[in-house]
Amino acid sequence: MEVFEKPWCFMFFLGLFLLLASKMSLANAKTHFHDFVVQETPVKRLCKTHNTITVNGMFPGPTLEVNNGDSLVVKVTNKAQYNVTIHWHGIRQMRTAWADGPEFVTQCPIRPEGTYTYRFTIRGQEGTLWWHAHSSWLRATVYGALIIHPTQGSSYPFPVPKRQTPILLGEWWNANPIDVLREATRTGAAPNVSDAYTINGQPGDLYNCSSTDTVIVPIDSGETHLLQVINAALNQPLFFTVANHQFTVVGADASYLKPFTTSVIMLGPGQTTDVLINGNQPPARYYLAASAYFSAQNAAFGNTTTTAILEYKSAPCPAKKGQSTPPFMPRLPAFNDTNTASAFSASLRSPEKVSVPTEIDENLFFTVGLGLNKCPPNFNSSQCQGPNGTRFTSSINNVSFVLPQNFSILQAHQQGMPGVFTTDFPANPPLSFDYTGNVSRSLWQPVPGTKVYKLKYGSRVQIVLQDTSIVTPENHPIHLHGYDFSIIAEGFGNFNPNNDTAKFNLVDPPQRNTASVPVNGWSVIRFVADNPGAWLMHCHLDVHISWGLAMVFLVENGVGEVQSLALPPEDLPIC
Ligand SMILES: *[C@@H]1O[C@H](CO)[C@@H](O)[C@H](O)[C@H]1NC(C)=O
Ligand SMILES: *[C@@H]1O[C@H](CO)[C@@H](O)[C@H](O)[C@H]1NC(C)=O
Ligand SMILES: *[C@@H]1O[C@H](CO)[C@@H](O)[C@H](O)[C@H]1NC(C)=O
Ligand SMILES: *[C@@H]1O[C@H](CO)[C@@H](O)[C@H](O)[C@H]1NC(C)=O
Ligand SMILES: *[C@@H]1O[C@H](CO)[C@@H](O)[C@H](O)[C@H]1NC(C)=O
Ligand SMILES: *[C@@H]1O[C@H](CO)[C@@H](O)[C@H](O)[C@H]1NC(C)=O
Ligand SMILES: *[C@@H]1O[C@H](CO)[C@@H](O)[C@H](O)[C@H]1NC(C)=O
Ligand SMILES: *[C@@H]1O[C@H](CO)[C@@H](O)[C@H](O)[C@H]1NC(C)=O
Ligand SMILES: *[C@@H]1O[C@H](CO)[C@@H](O)[C@H](O)[C@H]1NC(C)=O
Ligand SMILES: *[C@@H]1O[C@H](CO)[C@@H](O)[C@H](O)[C@H]1NC(C)=O
Ligand SMILES: *[C@@H]1O[C@H](CO)[C@@H](O)[C@H](O)[C@H]1NC(C)=O
Ligand SMILES: [Cu+2]
Repeated sequence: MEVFEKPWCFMFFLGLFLLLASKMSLANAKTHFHDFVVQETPVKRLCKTHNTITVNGMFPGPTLEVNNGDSLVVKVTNKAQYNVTIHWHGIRQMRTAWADGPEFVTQCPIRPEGTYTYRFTIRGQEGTLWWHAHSSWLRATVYGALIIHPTQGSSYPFPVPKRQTPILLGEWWNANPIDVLREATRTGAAPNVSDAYTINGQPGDLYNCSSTDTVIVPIDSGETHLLQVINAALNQPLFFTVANHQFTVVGADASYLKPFTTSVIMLGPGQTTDVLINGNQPPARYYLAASAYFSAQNAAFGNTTTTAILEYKSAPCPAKKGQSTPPFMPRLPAFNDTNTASAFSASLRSPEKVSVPTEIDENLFFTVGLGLNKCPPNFNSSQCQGPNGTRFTSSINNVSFVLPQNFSILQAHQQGMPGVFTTDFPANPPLSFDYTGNVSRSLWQPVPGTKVYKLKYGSRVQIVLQDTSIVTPENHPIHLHGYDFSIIAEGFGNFNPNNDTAKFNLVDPPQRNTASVPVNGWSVIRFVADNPGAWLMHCHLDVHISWGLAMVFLVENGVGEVQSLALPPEDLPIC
């Protein structure tokens, strides 16, 4: 009582209370320690056993579960024969770019027998992310879910689901994926397409030798189940659906969304989507299924369907083998159903008004697409097996990205080391042309380079990502490391600055780390460069990043420690 009669006393106790409360919430935040051993493990799929690179012998790798605000300490030991790094896909890594993972961008690879401990804190992100190798094509099998639960003591902006299940969509080769990439690098042709799509590592009932291992997802009548869907496929955007049920979409890329219902979702590689399903159908077995969304022309793709089974606990037991009724099969969109893909994309909204920069300091226009290199004079025909004796390539603004080999870009930047990269990545394409039209062959060959684009701390950035029809138009999942961005508009054809700005949503655009740039179209994204470091932006189709569809933003330090990159960890691998 006395306290409230003396305002200074009240202020003192209030201060003490706030101090204790903040200490307590810090005390609630946990640090999770994990050991990842990258190793070769025999894995049997599609009737054959392959020595496969895994983490801890698991395929897919371990699911990490944390709360928003927690820290992760993951010691990675490389017991495999390849260089490796691990990327924490979508984690913002505020001031901890050294833990981001892409090889030769933020670190040199962890060599065979080497170790590196990734240390970082999750700040202001809730939902589904994932981790994967970021070296060569190792992520074909080196990946797992990273689930971020709400901050301790808070909850979801929707009723708490009874169960949660990560659904990792993947691709499987009846070969060593590293050999597939090496072969493509040697021949200049497109790499072999995968032999199967997978759900949690299993192809499912529609493939040979797979049905006994088909993944079962349990559900009970009346309960709500959260599916944390991740497209971990190497090269393929995928449709995902479930027989006789609707999805309620509630999040993507670890940001919440205004809930809406749909029967099918589309995810480009790198993207995640959280969906609720309700056990409101007669107790039985229903297929969950994924198949390709393929938007390129005159190219091969995997035209198969992976399945898992949504099984009601009270479903009648399957009778003897061969006698059970098969699960209900959903109808999937056609492989080229761009209307369904873009309708889904257009449905995504943040739950509330978000802070999107309205003034822009850096107005960037990036063309993204493929190209063909003429056969170099010292190459023979077996090395130029791309279309008409060429080699495939890819670029942003006509620069085909080349990784450095003797330093990481971040290390070179931090040490002021010259000769590793140049800072002249162009803000605009060198030529403007009809990007989505019939592009003259004289424009098809980009220039290789290790070029970065510098951003001042705090600059407000807009990027128009414009697909080109060079070789073929295609939907490109463009992923930015270290940031979430707002996707403020998307459309088809060439972006027109005179009238397409009318479509900008500066109120409740979705926040994502990967944008599926529409085939023969464009996406406009915005973000504030408030995280210093070297941040890769690239197509998440690994075949395209291998050809050079990437660039790096170098975000400078701001003022003081809280706006500056931390010092590199002592065990940071060097080249
Ligand atoms: C790619 O496919 C071709 C044709 O099926 C096959 O001969 C070749 O061995 C495959 N390459 C790899 C690395 O599996
Ligand atoms: C299953 O095997 C048969 C015979 O080898 C083959 O013709 C068929 O294409 C295979 N199916 C799948 C989905 O791989
Ligand atoms: C995909 O496979 C189905 C048969 O499973 C076939 O009818 C269809 O023509 C194929 N489509 C393409 C584009 O290859
Ligand atoms: C999709 O491909 C089929 C051939 O498999 C073709 O008949 C159809 O016109 C295509 N649809 C679109 C929208 O391109
Ligand atoms: C082409 O060149 C490569 C690398 O120099 C060599 O290994 C290969 O044998 C050559 N192939 C032919 C057909 O000459
Ligand atoms: C390859 O050459 C043929 C014949 O000249 C032409 O029709 C085709 O468009 C060319 N393809 C590419 C990808 O350049
Ligand atoms: C690093 O390698 C590049 C070429 O890859 C070379 O130009 C540069 O001089 C090298 N820098 C150092 C410090 O060795
Ligand atoms: C594209 O332009 C070239 C000339 O630059 C022309 O030969 C070709 O016929 C055109 N193709 C189409 C589909 O218009
Ligand atoms: C890319 O640069 C090369 C070399 O300057 C040039 O030949 C080509 O036309 C350029 N293409 C585009 C799309 O700017
Ligand atoms: C935008 O303007 C261009 C010409 O500048 C025109 O071709 C296009 O149809 C316009 N689009 C809309 C939606 O008005
Ligand atoms: C592994 O990375 C180192 C640089 O750290 C490089 O020199 C070496 O060639 C790489 N090894 C392989 C097999 O790529
Ligand atoms: Cu791409």
